Amino acid sequence: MSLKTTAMAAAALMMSAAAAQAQEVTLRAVSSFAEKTQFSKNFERFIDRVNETGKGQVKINYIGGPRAMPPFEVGNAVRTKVVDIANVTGAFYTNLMPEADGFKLVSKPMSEQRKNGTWAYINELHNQKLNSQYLARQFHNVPFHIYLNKKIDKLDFKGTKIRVTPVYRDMVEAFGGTTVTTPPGEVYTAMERGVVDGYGWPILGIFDLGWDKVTKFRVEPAFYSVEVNVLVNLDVWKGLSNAQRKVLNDAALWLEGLDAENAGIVKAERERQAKANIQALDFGPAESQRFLKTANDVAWASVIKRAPQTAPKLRQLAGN
Ligand code: 173
Repeated sequence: MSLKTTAMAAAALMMSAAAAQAQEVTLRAVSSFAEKTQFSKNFERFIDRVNETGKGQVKINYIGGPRAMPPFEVGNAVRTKVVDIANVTGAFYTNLMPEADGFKLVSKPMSEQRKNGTWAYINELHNQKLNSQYLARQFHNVPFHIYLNKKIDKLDFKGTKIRVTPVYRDMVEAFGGTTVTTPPGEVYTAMERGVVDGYGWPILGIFDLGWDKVTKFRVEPAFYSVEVNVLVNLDVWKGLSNAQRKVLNDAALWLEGLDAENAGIVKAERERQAKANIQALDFGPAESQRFLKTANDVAWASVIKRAPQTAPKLRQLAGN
């Protein structure tokens, strides 16, 4: 190679390196759950993974949890590109997407949902209604419960005031309870001050914010399926290169793979609750079955009423 061609090659190399560097994109991320707690943890692992595997291509800048943004505003913040990527449950953006309340009723593993068209349909809904890409769903195999600080002697919430989100609202009301909607950050104070007698929450995470101190009972059975989604603003998503999208998609599939840990974590958490003297209130198999059927029926009826165009297809994909 002549000196001239070598110099040209070197210049070309430098230029492409500069171009690649200019292409590195930084995404602003937020979580609707407190930093380092149960429902942010895996998202935080996902961020570390993207920052590791995406070096020079895509970087995530985590601005944090509810201290950075109120949880019920996170869905709208992704929609309007106030943030680029978010960790948020559908229950927190039902105001923008009523069918999001139905995701708790879709309980198949993500590997299956990605094959049978469920992921594609829910992604389409996010594209259209939330201007976002449905990158991943987490926490398969993690159900919800109602926790109480006063005993009930049958599966009925008459005379009981319960903190809810859309996840639990229809079910609690169907069983005669009164509901108060709050973000997670207000549960402890509402319990401590007696504003409510109980709260809805997944089987995991009650120790994170010290709620074990204000909780005496856990009502059986467990119901529905937790869903916490990673969403990317759709304009941002479309502006990424194929290679950058691949970094995010690969990390998303890896994140969904972490669901394999859940069965063990749930078992350990139930034991931890028992040790903390949180007593399970179990009314037997017949009552449990009746409870689950009602919980399922009232939730679908409510979602179908509020999203008549889309919820029936969601129900068909859910198969329940
Ligand atoms: O109870 C809640 O705040 C809620 O709806 C929820 C949803 C998913 C995970 C954790 C909590």
